[in-house]
Amino acid sequence: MTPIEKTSLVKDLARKLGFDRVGIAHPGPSPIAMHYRQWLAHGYAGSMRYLHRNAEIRENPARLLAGARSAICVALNYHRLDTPTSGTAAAGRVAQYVRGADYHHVLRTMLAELVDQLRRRLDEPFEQRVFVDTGPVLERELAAAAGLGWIGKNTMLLHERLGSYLFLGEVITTLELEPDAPASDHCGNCTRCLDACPTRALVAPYQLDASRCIAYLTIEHRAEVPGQFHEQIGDWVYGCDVCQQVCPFNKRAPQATHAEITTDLVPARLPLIDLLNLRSGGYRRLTKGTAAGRVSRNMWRRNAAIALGNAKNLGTEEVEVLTEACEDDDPAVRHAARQAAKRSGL
Ligand code: B12
Ligand code: SF4
Ligand code: SF4
Repeated sequence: MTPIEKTSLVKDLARKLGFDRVGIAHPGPSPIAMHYRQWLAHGYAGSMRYLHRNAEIRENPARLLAGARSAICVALNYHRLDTPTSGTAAAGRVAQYVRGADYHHVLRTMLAELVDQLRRRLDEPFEQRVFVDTGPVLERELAAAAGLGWIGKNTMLLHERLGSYLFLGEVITTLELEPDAPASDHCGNCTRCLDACPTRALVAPYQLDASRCIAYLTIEHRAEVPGQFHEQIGDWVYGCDVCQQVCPFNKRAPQATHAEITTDLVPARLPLIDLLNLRSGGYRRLTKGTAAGRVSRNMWRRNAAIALGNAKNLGTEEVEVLTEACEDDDPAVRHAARQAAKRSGL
């Protein structure tokens, strides 16, 4: 088969497997590697030390596999239309991406199936490596190079029709395929995401100080959340979708259709009192089969305490639980609860 024929086979199979977008990039030195180096040098990675490792691999995906000639990049829509707005009840909000089955597992399984089908259909041997989120890959940049969309000013990979609620994954392979052209940037003069970010984490267009981002503070940062952000975190207890909710390209984006992604494993709103009281059994039920286990039980409790301090009109039971948490054994929970009690005038 010629590279053009192989490419159309890859794309056809990927679409049949359920991916919403598929494109091919040439894996090579990144033209915007300097942005990544500057980003690290500014300290924007916060306590995510792993992002400092393997920088030279991130800057050149060809280093991921000897003889790599192509990157098959895919996107899977996870957009839900039932986004809850801030409510008055003492409940916490979770980001859309964590509500369905664990996307790492879903995309990896789909990509493994793609590789199996290719092996059956192609008459040439090839090597490959599959990545979804956790590898040393600048996934958005690779996806943008493969024409899946452009990197928006909120740093999300964004597509004109599908918006940005997209999971990304890639197969780096020795197969020779036809690269796609990158998509052009349609952000124009818009600055809605920068204006709406509650913690001013988007310090400039295309630049996110992750150490200020609510997704980082609630999911990645394991210790005490600095007090300056507690109020701005509002009712978010796992991640944040604000810079995507305000994006005009998400207003008309279609709803996700993949069955495992659209199941409701983690509810959109979780009672904060239950979260702050979370025991190991409840934690296991909450995180089973989802990406929610990225956050430990005490981090969920810490996040709940912060959100409780931002809730209006706390009931007697909520006051009791929060007061008790002010003496919690976990220092981050204790810190969050004490700050929350202060904000609530207790
Ligand atoms: C670390 C990480 C985070 C960190 C840092 C996020 C960030 N923007 O860097 C935190 C914890 C904050 C985070 C948050 C979220 N994440 Co995250 N995260 C990652 C991870 C593991 C690495 C990203 C990384 O390397 N960041 C470092 C920065 C510098 O790299 P970058 O974002 O790719 O930025 C490039 C461009 O911005 C550009 N650039 C930078 N500066 C400039 C300046 C100019 C002028 C230009 C032109 C370009 C430019 O160059 C950079 C380097 O190539 C990726 C998976 C992966 N391996 O890629 C998922 C990933 C990016 N996350 C994802 C998701 C879903 C989220 C959240 C939406 C989750 C949530 N709802 O809470 C939020 C979104 C927040 C946001 N606005 O980005 C998806 C994004 C899918 C998409 N459509 O873009 C990914 C790709 C995982 C996946 N496989 O699906 N995440
Ligand atoms: S996810 Fe939330 S906190 Fe992070 S950049 Fe977007 S709006 Fe800001
Ligand atoms: S909100 Fe506006 S500036 Fe931000 S990513 Fe969307 S289109 Fe671009």
